[in-house]
Amino acid sequence: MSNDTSKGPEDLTVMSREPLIAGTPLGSMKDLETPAANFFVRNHFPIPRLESSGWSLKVTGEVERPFSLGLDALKEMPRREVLVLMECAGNRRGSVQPPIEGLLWDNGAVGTARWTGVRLRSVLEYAGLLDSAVEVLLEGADRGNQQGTTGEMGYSMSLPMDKALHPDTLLAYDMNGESLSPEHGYPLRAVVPGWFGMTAVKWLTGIQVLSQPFWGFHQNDYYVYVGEGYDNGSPKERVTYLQVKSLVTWPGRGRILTTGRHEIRGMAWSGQGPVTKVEVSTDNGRTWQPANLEDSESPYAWRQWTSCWDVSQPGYFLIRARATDQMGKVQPVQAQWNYRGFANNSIHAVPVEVRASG
Ligand SMILES: Nc1nc2c(c(=O)[nH]1)N[C@H]1C(S)=C(S)[C@@H](COP(=O)(O)O)O[C@H]1N2
Ligand SMILES: [Mo]
Repeated sequence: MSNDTSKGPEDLTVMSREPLIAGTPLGSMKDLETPAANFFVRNHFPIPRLESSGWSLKVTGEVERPFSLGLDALKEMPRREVLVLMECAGNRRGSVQPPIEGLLWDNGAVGTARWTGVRLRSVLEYAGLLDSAVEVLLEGADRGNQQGTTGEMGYSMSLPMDKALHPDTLLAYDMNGESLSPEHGYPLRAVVPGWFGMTAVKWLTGIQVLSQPFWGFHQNDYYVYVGEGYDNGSPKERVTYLQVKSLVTWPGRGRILTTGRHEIRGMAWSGQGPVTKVEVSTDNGRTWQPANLEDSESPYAWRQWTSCWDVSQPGYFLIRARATDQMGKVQPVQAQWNYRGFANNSIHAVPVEVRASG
């Protein structure tokens, strides 16, 4: 990306500048931790430039003691650090068939970071939840116009109580050991392990404990599964958990290799329990070889995998990777179609050419 903002993302494929939307190139997904400068950005509205001085987090609603807290006070609460993968629900929308409208992401809307902050649970306990509490609303400071709607709106998402009180659901102020950058939500954002990125609300300014389920455009009309033959009026299922998925990160699409031995590399993850197996096929899915899976220090992070490929014949090949998770879920050849192309976890296939060596 060209340097028209001094602290902008460096190694990203920019799809939109305002709002900023940018993906991580597959070749940059080499490490367990994605550096902030390479971490995808998905904004709906312009970035609100918040200063730590005037900023505070307001906790209101169905609580005994509504309060507001500055950044320094938050940092004095018990710290919690978790390695968590984040993926946008629209990731890989670009290859959904039949094609659909929307941001045509390839595979770059995913990354893993070490998030440090406080448990959302601690903040809620400090405020004292009333029995009437049914959901917790996370409110961001960004505002703007959303295509297809009229008037300005903000960005808010609610969590059910079990997710809000989960010990690994965080309000994070650091990403990979450094303060959040403005792109990633400075000074505070939510991190919701196992769920797609849309509830990881950035630029948090408010936490509202609700006595009624929330209705909001992004939550109930946008990040929802709308299948083929959807009849208007029936409830739309909310997008929540990540699906089991893997990516081939090397070799890249269209790469020319020579006959011999190559190491195929990639990443794999899932939302409801870690990935337990990755298999690789180079013969159009006729046979599958188990890949080596690296250990994972966190159940919420991706796992790196490698597979050795001895190729003696020149030709065109498709390298496929297929992950299975602890729940026994396996990536499908073709993910179920939905109107916004969310959660596309169909098997990743990378075409390469092999030429005779020497
Ligand atoms: N306030 C606010 N929070 C937000 C968004 C947003 O537009 N505004 N985008 C969400 C979406 S859809 C995703 S995928 C993640 C992306 O986080 P990142 O930009 O840090 O990668 O942030 C989420 N949090
Ligand atoms: Mo997203």
